[in-house]
Amino acid sequence: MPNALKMPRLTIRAIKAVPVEVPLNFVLGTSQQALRQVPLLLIDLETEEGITGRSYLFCYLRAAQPAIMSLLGEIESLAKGQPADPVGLAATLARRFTLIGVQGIVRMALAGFDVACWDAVAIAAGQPLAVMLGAEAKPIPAYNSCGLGIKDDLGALADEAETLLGMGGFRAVKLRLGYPTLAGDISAVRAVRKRIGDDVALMVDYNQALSLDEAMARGRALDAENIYWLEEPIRHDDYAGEAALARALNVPIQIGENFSLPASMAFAIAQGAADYVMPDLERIGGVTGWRQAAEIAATHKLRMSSHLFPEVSAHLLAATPTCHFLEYVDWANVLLQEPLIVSDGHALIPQRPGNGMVWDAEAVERHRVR
Ligand code: SMN
Ligand code: MG
Repeated sequence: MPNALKMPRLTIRAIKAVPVEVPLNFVLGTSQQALRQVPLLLIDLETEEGITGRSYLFCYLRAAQPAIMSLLGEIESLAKGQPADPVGLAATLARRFTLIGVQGIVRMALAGFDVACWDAVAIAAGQPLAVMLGAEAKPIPAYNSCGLGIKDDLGALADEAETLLGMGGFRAVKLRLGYPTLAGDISAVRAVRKRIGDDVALMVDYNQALSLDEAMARGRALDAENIYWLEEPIRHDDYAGEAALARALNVPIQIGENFSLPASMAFAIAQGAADYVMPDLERIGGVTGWRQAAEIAATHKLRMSSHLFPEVSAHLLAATPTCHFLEYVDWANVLLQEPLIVSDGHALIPQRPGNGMVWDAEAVERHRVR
């Protein structure tokens, strides 16, 4: 990605945030927890020029919504009256939050601000975010990551896989694993594989459920099952363990949704912990953090995918030299005037200026947390 971008001048006026909770169309049963609804925080960054930049955060817990709103108030008091220069402000704000630590919900609040700031700037430039970042707004290969949670009813699981493929001509889906036994995992994989056929890419995600020994055993069995990648088999920050798995197994090891800022991704890569990487927009540091991560992945020739936030991630993957797969989820669709379109298994980057997200005010009211 080019570093010298032409940035229009805007002045920050206010940050507004609205907490919402949306029900999921497909329950997401991970090895840790089943998600049936998700608390999001919708952020509007207002400028003196009348342009509004938007972003949303996934708060994981309802309790995090007011906490992040409060942190956004702190960011607003520091950024108000300043030029909307996301890269410069990221450095200034990181310094301001150094003593508490730019981690966890502090980092999420900063990322939400950063993404909204980039949106405002791209809107002012009259360009889709991808184009503003020097990329072509090309279709991005996507996998459908809705549903396919841990389920006892394998017939229903296979039915769901078929439904998910049909949603946008997808050629790839992700299955959650971490059944009590290896035999359980293999049965789920085979039930889905039998239904989707050999040509569809099947990713699997353990959400950190296994010990290293158990991951070695299950990974060896999965080596024979035509799996596209093996995601977070063990504790996310056990980079030595992941490196051992990457060396021993044929199935590629995928990690990254828990990388906190680009430095932790660099650290993981230096230890050989990943065959593929998939940073998360709100954990890697927004657009500003993503751009640094994309440079790191490119330097190491590692394929890079996204985690959640498909609307903004599509733009960022277009500007990622080692672009791999967009993780598609439909969570925000109900809140958007124009949801992200997936066609023929590819996310279509909207031609509208900015990241393309505009809230459907009525839907936001309906899902508002009070
Ligand atoms: C995941 C994690 C947290 C929330 C939703 C989904 C999962 C993924 O690990 O990679 O999609
Ligand atoms: Mg995951």
